[in-house]
Amino acid sequence: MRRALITGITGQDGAYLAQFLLGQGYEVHGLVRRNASAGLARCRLVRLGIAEQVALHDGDLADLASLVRILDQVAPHEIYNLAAQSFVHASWQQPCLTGLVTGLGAVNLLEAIRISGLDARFYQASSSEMFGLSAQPLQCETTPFRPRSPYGAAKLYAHCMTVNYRESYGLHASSGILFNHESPLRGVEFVTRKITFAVARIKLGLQQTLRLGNLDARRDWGHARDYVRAMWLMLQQDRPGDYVVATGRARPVREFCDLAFAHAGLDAADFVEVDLGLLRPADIDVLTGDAAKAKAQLGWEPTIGFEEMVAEMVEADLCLAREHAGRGSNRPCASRGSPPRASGSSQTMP
Ligand code: NDP
Ligand code: GDR
Repeated sequence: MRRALITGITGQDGAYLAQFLLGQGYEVHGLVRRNASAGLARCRLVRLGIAEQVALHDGDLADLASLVRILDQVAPHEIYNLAAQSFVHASWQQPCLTGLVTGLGAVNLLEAIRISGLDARFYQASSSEMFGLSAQPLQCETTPFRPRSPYGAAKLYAHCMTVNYRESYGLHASSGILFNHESPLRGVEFVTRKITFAVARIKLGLQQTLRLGNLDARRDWGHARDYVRAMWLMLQQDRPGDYVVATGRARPVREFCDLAFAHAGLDAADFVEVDLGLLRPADIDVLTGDAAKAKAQLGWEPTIGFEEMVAEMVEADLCLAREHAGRGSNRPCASRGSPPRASGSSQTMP
Protein backbone atom coordinates (compact mmCIF):
# COMPACT_ATOMS: atom_id res chain seq x y z
CA MET A 1 0.00 0.00 0.00
CA ARG A 2 1.36 3.44 -0.90
CA ARG A 3 1.76 5.92 1.95
CA ALA A 4 1.36 9.67 1.62
CA LEU A 5 2.18 12.43 4.10
CA ILE A 6 0.29 15.72 3.75
CA THR A 7 1.33 18.87 5.58
CA GLY A 8 -1.62 21.27 5.81
CA ILE A 9 -4.06 18.34 5.90
CA THR A 10 -6.52 20.41 7.99
CA GLY A 11 -6.77 23.08 5.28
CA GLN A 12 -9.00 23.18 2.20
CA ASP A 13 -6.61 21.43 -0.20
CA GLY A 14 -5.25 19.05 2.42
CA ALA A 15 -8.72 17.72 3.20
CA TYR A 16 -9.66 17.22 -0.47
CA LEU A 17 -6.26 15.69 -1.27
CA ALA A 18 -6.60 13.27 1.66
CA GLN A 19 -10.03 12.24 0.38
CA PHE A 20 -8.68 11.80 -3.15
CA LEU A 21 -5.69 9.71 -2.02
CA LEU A 22 -7.87 7.50 0.20
CA GLY A 23 -9.98 6.88 -2.90
CA GLN A 24 -6.81 5.80 -4.73
CA GLY A 25 -6.09 3.26 -1.98
CA TYR A 26 -3.36 5.22 -0.17
CA GLU A 27 -2.61 5.12 3.55
CA VAL A 28 -2.85 8.82 4.39
CA HIS A 29 -0.89 10.59 7.14
CA GLY A 30 -1.07 14.26 8.01
CA LEU A 31 1.06 16.71 9.94
CA VAL A 32 -1.00 18.91 12.26
CA ARG A 33 -0.12 21.78 14.54
CA ARG A 34 -1.03 21.13 18.14
CA ASN A 35 -3.53 23.67 19.41
CA ALA A 36 -6.03 24.07 22.20
CA SER A 37 -9.00 23.51 19.88
CA ALA A 38 -7.79 20.49 17.94
CA GLY A 39 -11.33 19.28 17.19
CA LEU A 40 -12.18 22.54 15.45
CA ALA A 41 -8.98 22.42 13.39
CA ARG A 42 -10.05 19.04 11.97
CA CYS A 43 -13.53 20.17 10.96
CA ARG A 44 -12.86 19.88 7.21
CA LEU A 45 -11.83 16.24 7.56
CA VAL A 46 -15.01 15.68 9.57
CA ARG A 47 -17.14 17.41 6.90
CA LEU A 48 -15.70 15.06 4.27
CA GLY A 49 -16.30 12.06 6.58
CA ILE A 50 -12.64 10.99 6.56
CA ALA A 51 -11.39 12.13 9.98
CA GLU A 52 -11.17 8.55 11.20
CA GLN A 53 -9.37 7.29 8.09
CA VAL A 54 -6.24 9.45 8.32
CA ALA A 55 -3.39 9.27 10.82
CA LEU A 56 -2.48 12.65 12.28
CA HIS A 57 0.94 13.52 13.69
CA ASP A 58 1.71 16.56 15.83
CA GLY A 59 4.44 18.73 14.36
CA ASP A 60 5.16 22.11 12.83
CA LEU A 61 6.70 23.12 9.54
CA ALA A 62 8.91 25.56 11.44
CA ASP A 63 10.31 22.72 13.60
CA LEU A 64 12.82 20.65 11.62
CA ALA A 65 13.18 18.08 14.41
CA SER A 66 9.46 17.29 14.33
CA LEU A 67 9.63 16.80 10.55
CA VAL A 68 12.57 14.39 10.79
CA ARG A 69 10.72 12.42 13.50
CA ILE A 70 7.51 12.17 11.48
CA LEU A 71 9.31 11.14 8.28
CA ASP A 72 11.09 8.47 10.28
CA GLN A 73 7.80 7.18 11.75
CA VAL A 74 5.75 7.28 8.54
CA ALA A 75 8.34 6.58 5.80
CA PRO A 76 6.01 8.00 3.13
CA HIS A 77 6.36 7.32 -0.58
CA GLU A 78 4.85 10.70 -1.43
CA ILE A 79 5.01 13.99 0.50
CA TYR A 80 2.67 16.88 -0.27
CA ASN A 81 3.75 20.18 1.30
CA LEU A 82 0.52 22.19 1.53
CA ALA A 83 1.09 23.84 4.92
CA ALA A 84 1.56 27.60 4.86
CA GLN A 85 0.48 30.93 6.25
CA SER A 86 -1.67 31.15 3.12
CA PHE A 87 -3.64 34.38 3.53
CA VAL A 88 -2.00 37.06 1.37
CA HIS A 89 -3.56 39.98 3.28
CA ALA A 90 -2.20 38.69 6.61
CA SER A 91 1.30 38.44 5.17
CA TRP A 92 1.75 42.23 5.48
CA GLN A 93 0.81 42.04 9.15
CA GLN A 94 3.00 38.97 9.79
CA PRO A 95 5.81 39.09 7.22
CA CYS A 96 8.36 37.32 9.42
CA LEU A 97 6.03 34.44 10.32
CA THR A 98 5.01 34.13 6.68
CA GLY A 99 8.67 33.91 5.65
CA LEU A 100 9.37 31.38 8.41
CA VAL A 101 6.48 29.02 7.64
CA THR A 102 5.59 29.59 3.97
CA GLY A 103 9.18 30.02 2.82
CA LEU A 104 11.66 28.39 5.21
CA GLY A 105 9.13 25.74 6.26
CA ALA A 106 9.36 24.15 2.81
CA VAL A 107 13.15 24.09 3.10
CA ASN A 108 12.86 22.43 6.52
CA LEU A 109 10.82 19.68 4.91
CA LEU A 110 13.20 19.29 1.96
CA GLU A 111 16.11 19.15 4.37
CA ALA A 112 14.31 16.59 6.57
CA ILE A 113 13.88 14.38 3.47
CA ARG A 114 17.57 14.72 2.65
CA ILE A 115 18.68 14.03 6.24
CA SER A 116 16.48 10.96 6.58
CA GLY A 117 17.66 9.59 3.22
CA LEU A 118 14.08 8.81 2.19
CA ASP A 119 13.38 7.93 -1.43
CA ALA A 120 10.11 9.89 -1.44
CA ARG A 121 8.51 12.07 -4.09
CA PHE A 122 7.84 15.68 -3.05
CA TYR A 123 5.14 18.18 -4.05
CA GLN A 124 5.46 21.89 -3.26
CA ALA A 125 2.33 24.08 -3.23
CA SER A 126 3.58 27.04 -5.25
CA SER A 127 1.31 29.91 -6.17
CA SER A 128 0.29 32.29 -8.95
CA GLU A 129 1.05 35.05 -6.39
CA MET A 130 4.71 34.51 -7.35
CA PHE A 131 3.96 36.14 -10.73
CA GLY A 132 2.73 39.31 -9.04
CA LEU A 133 2.80 42.26 -11.41
CA SER A 134 3.33 40.24 -14.55
CA ALA A 135 3.92 41.93 -17.90
CA GLN A 136 2.41 38.92 -19.70
CA PRO A 137 -1.36 38.58 -20.06
CA LEU A 138 -1.20 34.79 -19.55
CA GLN A 139 1.24 33.31 -17.04
CA CYS A 140 2.95 29.96 -17.70
CA GLU A 141 5.95 28.06 -16.31
CA THR A 142 8.48 30.32 -18.08
CA THR A 143 6.88 33.66 -17.11
CA PRO A 144 9.25 35.79 -14.97
CA PHE A 145 8.27 36.11 -11.30
CA ARG A 146 7.66 39.52 -9.71
CA PRO A 147 5.93 38.88 -6.35
CA ARG A 148 3.98 41.75 -4.85
CA SER A 149 3.34 40.55 -1.28
CA PRO A 150 5.38 39.03 1.56
CA TYR A 151 3.40 35.84 0.89
CA GLY A 152 4.35 35.83 -2.80
CA ALA A 153 8.01 36.41 -1.95
CA ALA A 154 8.00 33.59 0.62
CA LYS A 155 6.37 31.20 -1.87
CA LEU A 156 8.96 32.14 -4.48
CA TYR A 157 11.80 31.25 -2.08
CA ALA A 158 10.18 27.87 -1.38
CA HIS A 159 9.65 27.33 -5.12
CA CYS A 160 13.29 28.13 -5.98
CA MET A 161 14.54 25.83 -3.20
CA THR A 162 12.34 23.00 -4.51
CA VAL A 163 13.95 23.41 -7.93
CA ASN A 164 17.37 23.55 -6.24
CA TYR A 165 16.86 20.32 -4.29
CA ARG A 166 15.73 18.65 -7.52
CA GLU A 167 18.84 19.82 -9.37
CA SER A 168 21.34 19.46 -6.50
CA TYR A 169 20.26 16.15 -4.98
CA GLY A 170 18.21 14.50 -7.73
CA LEU A 171 15.09 14.63 -5.55
CA HIS A 172 11.81 13.86 -7.33
CA ALA A 173 10.49 17.30 -6.36
CA SER A 174 7.69 18.96 -8.30
CA SER A 175 6.07 22.35 -7.93
CA GLY A 176 2.47 23.07 -8.77
CA ILE A 177 2.01 26.75 -9.58
CA LEU A 178 -1.66 26.82 -8.74
CA PHE A 179 -4.00 29.71 -9.44
CA ASN A 180 -6.88 30.44 -7.04
CA HIS A 181 -9.09 27.47 -6.29
CA GLU A 182 -12.14 27.49 -4.10
CA SER A 183 -14.83 25.22 -2.64
CA PRO A 184 -17.28 25.02 0.26
CA LEU A 185 -14.22 24.15 2.43
CA ARG A 186 -12.45 27.44 1.62
CA GLY A 187 -11.49 29.54 4.65
CA VAL A 188 -13.94 32.38 5.32
CA GLU A 189 -11.19 35.00 5.15
CA PHE A 190 -10.75 34.46 1.39
CA VAL A 191 -12.98 36.58 -0.79
CA THR A 192 -15.07 33.84 -2.46
CA ARG A 193 -16.08 32.10 0.75
CA LYS A 194 -16.49 35.43 2.54
CA ILE A 195 -19.04 36.27 -0.14
CA THR A 196 -20.95 32.96 -0.17
CA PHE A 197 -21.00 32.80 3.63
CA ALA A 198 -22.41 36.33 3.77
CA VAL A 199 -24.95 35.63 1.01
CA ALA A 200 -26.32 32.71 3.05
CA ARG A 201 -26.50 34.74 6.25
CA ILE A 202 -28.13 37.71 4.51
CA LYS A 203 -30.67 35.37 2.91
CA LEU A 204 -31.57 34.06 6.36
CA GLY A 205 -31.74 37.55 7.87
CA LEU A 206 -28.66 36.96 10.07
CA GLN A 207 -26.56 39.72 8.47
CA GLN A 208 -27.43 43.01 6.74
CA THR A 209 -24.40 43.99 4.64
CA LEU A 210 -21.18 42.62 3.16
CA ARG A 211 -18.06 44.79 3.27
CA LEU A 212 -15.41 44.06 0.64
CA GLY A 213 -12.20 45.65 -0.62
CA ASN A 214 -11.07 45.72 -4.25
CA LEU A 215 -14.06 44.59 -6.35
CA ASP A 216 -12.17 45.07 -9.63
CA ALA A 217 -9.36 42.58 -8.89
CA ARG A 218 -9.58 39.67 -11.33
CA ARG A 219 -8.63 36.11 -10.47
CA ASP A 220 -8.57 32.81 -12.36
CA TRP A 221 -10.83 30.71 -10.11
CA GLY A 222 -11.06 26.93 -10.34
CA HIS A 223 -12.39 24.23 -8.00
CA ALA A 224 -10.12 22.71 -5.33
CA ARG A 225 -11.30 19.15 -6.08
CA ASP A 226 -9.93 19.48 -9.62
CA TYR A 227 -6.68 21.02 -8.43
CA VAL A 228 -5.71 18.32 -5.89
CA ARG A 229 -5.96 15.77 -8.72
CA ALA A 230 -3.30 17.77 -10.58
CA MET A 231 -1.01 17.58 -7.52
CA TRP A 232 -1.23 13.79 -7.50
CA LEU A 233 -0.70 13.54 -11.26
CA MET A 234 2.56 15.49 -10.92
CA LEU A 235 3.96 12.89 -8.53
CA GLN A 236 2.98 10.02 -10.85
CA GLN A 237 5.28 11.27 -13.63
CA ASP A 238 8.64 9.57 -14.22
CA ARG A 239 10.36 12.95 -14.12
CA PRO A 240 9.64 15.81 -11.70
CA GLY A 241 8.75 19.26 -13.01
CA ASP A 242 6.86 22.51 -12.53
CA TYR A 243 3.30 22.94 -13.77
CA VAL A 244 0.85 25.83 -13.93
CA VAL A 245 -2.67 24.73 -12.94
CA ALA A 246 -5.44 27.14 -13.92
CA THR A 247 -8.66 27.49 -15.91
CA GLY A 248 -7.35 30.16 -18.32
CA ARG A 249 -10.09 32.69 -17.54
CA ALA A 250 -10.01 35.50 -14.97
CA ARG A 251 -13.11 37.22 -13.61
CA PRO A 252 -13.55 40.25 -11.35
CA VAL A 253 -14.51 39.86 -7.68
CA ARG A 254 -17.61 41.87 -8.63
CA GLU A 255 -18.75 39.10 -11.00
CA PHE A 256 -18.34 36.41 -8.34
CA CYS A 257 -20.37 38.58 -6.02
CA ASP A 258 -23.19 39.21 -8.52
CA LEU A 259 -23.48 35.52 -9.34
CA ALA A 260 -23.47 34.37 -5.70
CA PHE A 261 -26.17 36.86 -4.65
CA ALA A 262 -28.23 36.08 -7.75
CA HIS A 263 -28.09 32.35 -6.94
CA ALA A 264 -29.85 33.15 -3.67
CA GLY A 265 -32.39 35.39 -5.43
CA LEU A 266 -30.74 38.60 -4.17
CA ASP A 267 -29.19 41.66 -5.82
CA ALA A 268 -25.57 42.26 -4.73
CA ALA A 269 -26.01 46.03 -5.20
CA ASP A 270 -28.44 46.09 -2.27
CA PHE A 271 -25.95 44.61 0.20
CA VAL A 272 -22.29 45.09 -0.83
CA GLU A 273 -20.32 48.05 0.55
CA VAL A 274 -16.73 48.91 -0.30
CA ASP A 275 -14.53 49.25 2.78
CA LEU A 276 -11.29 51.08 1.96
CA GLY A 277 -9.74 49.51 5.06
CA LEU A 278 -9.86 46.14 3.27
CA LEU A 279 -7.63 47.30 0.40
CA ARG A 280 -4.15 45.77 0.42
CA PRO A 281 -0.92 47.79 0.58
CA ALA A 282 -0.31 46.39 -2.93
CA ASP A 283 -2.74 44.28 -4.92
CA ILE A 284 -2.49 42.41 -8.19
CA ASP A 285 -5.04 43.59 -10.77
CA VAL A 286 -5.31 40.36 -12.71
CA LEU A 287 -3.81 36.86 -12.83
CA THR A 288 -4.66 34.38 -15.59
CA GLY A 289 -2.95 31.03 -16.01
CA ASP A 290 -1.99 29.05 -19.09
CA ALA A 291 -2.17 25.35 -18.10
CA ALA A 292 -1.20 23.99 -21.54
CA LYS A 293 1.77 22.05 -20.11
CA ALA A 294 -0.41 20.35 -17.46
CA LYS A 295 -2.90 19.42 -20.16
CA ALA A 296 -0.26 18.04 -22.52
CA GLN A 297 1.93 16.20 -20.00
CA LEU A 298 -0.46 15.28 -17.16
CA GLY A 299 -3.67 14.99 -19.17
CA TRP A 300 -5.16 17.43 -16.64
CA GLU A 301 -8.11 19.70 -17.35
CA PRO A 302 -10.63 21.34 -15.02
CA THR A 303 -13.98 19.55 -14.89
CA ILE A 304 -16.01 21.85 -12.61
CA GLY A 305 -17.16 25.12 -14.16
CA PHE A 306 -17.26 28.55 -12.49
CA GLU A 307 -21.06 28.84 -12.26
CA GLU A 308 -21.34 25.30 -10.88
CA MET A 309 -18.72 26.06 -8.23
CA VAL A 310 -20.37 29.30 -7.11
CA ALA A 311 -23.73 27.51 -6.86
CA GLU A 312 -22.19 24.67 -4.83
CA MET A 313 -20.57 27.14 -2.42
CA VAL A 314 -23.76 29.17 -1.92
CA GLU A 315 -25.86 26.03 -1.40
CA ALA A 316 -23.36 24.61 1.11
CA ASP A 317 -23.31 27.88 3.05
CA LEU A 318 -27.10 28.08 3.06
CA CYS A 319 -27.15 24.62 4.68
CA LEU A 320 -24.52 25.65 7.24
CA ALA A 321 -26.27 28.94 8.02
CA ARG A 322 -29.57 27.12 8.60
CA GLU A 323 -27.80 24.67 10.93
CA HIS A 324 -26.07 27.47 12.82
CA ALA A 325 -29.23 29.57 13.01
CA GLY A 326 -30.92 26.55 14.60
CA ARG A 327 -28.09 26.25 17.12
CA GLY A 328 -27.56 29.98 17.69
CA SER A 329 -23.93 29.85 16.42
CA ASN A 330 -22.24 31.80 13.61
CA ARG A 331 -19.11 29.70 13.34
CA PRO A 332 -18.64 28.61 9.72
CA CYS A 333 -16.74 25.40 10.09
CA ALA A 334 -17.99 23.23 12.92
CA SER A 335 -21.05 21.73 11.35
CA ARG A 336 -20.97 18.04 12.10
CA GLY A 337 -19.53 17.84 15.59
CA SER A 338 -15.85 17.55 16.44
CA PRO A 339 -13.66 14.50 16.03
CA PRO A 340 -11.70 13.16 18.99
CA ARG A 341 -8.58 15.08 19.98
CA ALA A 342 -5.18 13.59 19.28
CA SER A 343 -3.38 12.41 22.36
CA GLY A 344 0.39 12.26 22.43
CA SER A 345 2.56 13.01 19.46
CA SER A 346 0.72 10.96 16.87
CA GLN A 347 -2.59 9.23 16.18
CA THR A 348 -2.66 5.91 14.43
CA MET A 349 -5.32 4.84 11.99
CA PRO A 350 -8.04 2.52 13.23
P1 NDP B 1 -5.36 26.70 3.99
O1 NDP B 1 -5.06 28.04 4.57
O2 NDP B 1 -6.76 26.22 3.92
O3 NDP B 1 -4.52 25.58 4.79
C1 NDP B 1 -3.22 25.86 5.28
C2 NDP B 1 -2.77 24.68 6.11
O4 NDP B 1 -1.45 24.93 6.61
C3 NDP B 1 -3.65 24.42 7.34
O5 NDP B 1 -3.80 23.03 7.50
C4 NDP B 1 -2.80 24.98 8.49
O6 NDP B 1 -3.04 24.35 9.73
C5 NDP B 1 -1.41 24.59 7.98
N1 NDP B 1 -0.34 25.30 8.65
C6 NDP B 1 -0.18 26.65 8.78
N2 NDP B 1 0.95 26.92 9.45
C7 NDP B 1 1.53 25.73 9.75
C8 NDP B 1 2.71 25.36 10.44
N3 NDP B 1 3.54 26.28 10.96
N4 NDP B 1 3.00 24.04 10.57
C9 NDP B 1 2.18 23.10 10.06
N5 NDP B 1 1.02 23.39 9.41
C10 NDP B 1 0.71 24.70 9.25
O7 NDP B 1 -4.69 26.68 2.52
P2 NDP B 1 -5.20 25.95 1.19
O8 NDP B 1 -5.63 24.58 1.52
O9 NDP B 1 -6.10 26.86 0.46
O10 NDP B 1 -3.84 25.92 0.35
C11 NDP B 1 -2.92 24.84 0.46
C12 NDP B 1 -1.56 25.31 0.02
O11 NDP B 1 -1.60 25.73 -1.34
C13 NDP B 1 -1.01 26.51 0.80
O12 NDP B 1 0.39 26.35 0.88
C14 NDP B 1 -1.35 27.71 -0.07
O13 NDP B 1 -0.46 28.75 0.18
C15 NDP B 1 -1.16 27.09 -1.45
N6 NDP B 1 -1.95 27.68 -2.51
C16 NDP B 1 -3.32 27.76 -2.37
C17 NDP B 1 -4.09 28.23 -3.41
C18 NDP B 1 -5.58 28.35 -3.28
O14 NDP B 1 -6.18 29.04 -4.12
N7 NDP B 1 -6.21 27.69 -2.33
C19 NDP B 1 -3.47 28.66 -4.69
C20 NDP B 1 -2.03 28.48 -4.72
C21 NDP B 1 -1.31 28.00 -3.67
P3 NDP B 1 -4.18 24.90 10.77
O15 NDP B 1 -5.44 24.18 10.39
O16 NDP B 1 -3.63 24.49 12.09
O17 NDP B 1 -4.26 26.39 10.59
P1 GDR C 1 -5.64 35.73 -2.98
O1 GDR C 1 -7.12 35.38 -2.49
O2 GDR C 1 -5.08 36.91 -2.30
O3 GDR C 1 -5.69 35.76 -4.47
O4 GDR C 1 -4.82 34.46 -2.46
P2 GDR C 1 -8.22 36.27 -1.74
O5 GDR C 1 -9.50 35.54 -1.93
O6 GDR C 1 -7.82 36.63 -0.36
O7 GDR C 1 -8.24 37.64 -2.61
C1 GDR C 1 -8.56 37.64 -3.99
C2 GDR C 1 -8.78 39.08 -4.45
O8 GDR C 1 -9.99 39.58 -3.87
C3 GDR C 1 -9.76 40.89 -3.41
N1 GDR C 1 -10.71 41.24 -2.34
C4 GDR C 1 -10.77 40.66 -1.13
N2 GDR C 1 -10.05 39.65 -0.59
C5 GDR C 1 -10.37 39.26 0.66
N3 GDR C 1 -9.70 38.20 1.19
N4 GDR C 1 -11.34 39.88 1.41
C6 GDR C 1 -12.08 40.93 0.91
O9 GDR C 1 -12.94 41.46 1.58
C7 GDR C 1 -11.78 41.32 -0.43
N5 GDR C 1 -12.30 42.26 -1.24
C8 GDR C 1 -11.65 42.21 -2.40
C9 GDR C 1 -8.32 40.89 -2.95
O10 GDR C 1 -7.80 42.21 -2.86
C10 GDR C 1 -7.67 40.05 -4.05
O11 GDR C 1 -7.33 40.88 -5.13
C11 GDR C 1 -5.33 33.15 -2.62
C12 GDR C 1 -4.75 32.30 -1.47
O12 GDR C 1 -5.35 31.03 -1.50
C13 GDR C 1 -3.26 32.13 -1.64
O13 GDR C 1 -2.78 31.20 -0.65
C14 GDR C 1 -2.98 31.60 -3.04
O14 GDR C 1 -1.58 31.41 -3.23
C15 GDR C 1 -3.54 32.53 -4.08
O15 GDR C 1 -4.95 32.63 -3.87
C16 GDR C 1 -3.31 32.03 -5.49
